[in-house]
Amino acid sequence: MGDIRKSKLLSLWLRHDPGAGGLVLDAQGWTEVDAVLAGLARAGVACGWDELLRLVEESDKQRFELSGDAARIRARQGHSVAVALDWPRTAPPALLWHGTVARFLPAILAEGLKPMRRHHVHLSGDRDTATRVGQRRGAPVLLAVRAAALAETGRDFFLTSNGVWLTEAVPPAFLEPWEPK
Ligand code: HQG
Repeated sequence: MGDIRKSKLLSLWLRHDPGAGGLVLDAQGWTEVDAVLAGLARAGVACGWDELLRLVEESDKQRFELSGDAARIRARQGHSVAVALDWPRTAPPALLWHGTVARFLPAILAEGLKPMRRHHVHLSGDRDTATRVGQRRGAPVLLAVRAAALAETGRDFFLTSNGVWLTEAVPPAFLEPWEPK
């Protein structure tokens, strides 16, 4: 199994379906590295400690995080299972960016950005990152999010250690489709 498939399997277990890997996540999403290695072995995936460490370090978006003693692992964000992530509440810049595709625009402009199956709406600090996020689904379309103004209404923003901005929802009034000039 290649790195990408291994990383997807880890994402599935650590964000959405820990039971599938025989894992139990604690309230903050952590589980024992040894349990993950045992789960991989049970699934017939050849992956030892060194390789898991390499996957965590080389993950293009730094999806996974090891505890200080490297005994535990978690996904940094993107969960659908109940976890209480402890990212610091952070004042956002004036603008953040969301990358999506044209077919979602009518719904987004009518009802705003919703977390869908995740816990939060994911926003990016720069347009390049948002473009890559949108590209996962087709020709990317960017929305500018008036984040500072939304924060002033009392909405919380959280910044993960890999630079993803999380918030509960973005009402349409704070969204603007962005056209390259
Ligand atoms: C759309 C990846 C209809 C939203 C990426 C998106 C990111 C709506 C999709 C991270 C809507 C949800 C997150 C509404 C939002 N009506 N569609 N009201 N509100 N949408 O994957 O932001 O590889 O849950 O535009 O790089 O695409 O997982 O969110 O298209 O960082 O590490 O519904 O996931 O990282 O899709 O991506 P997602 P996202 P990982």
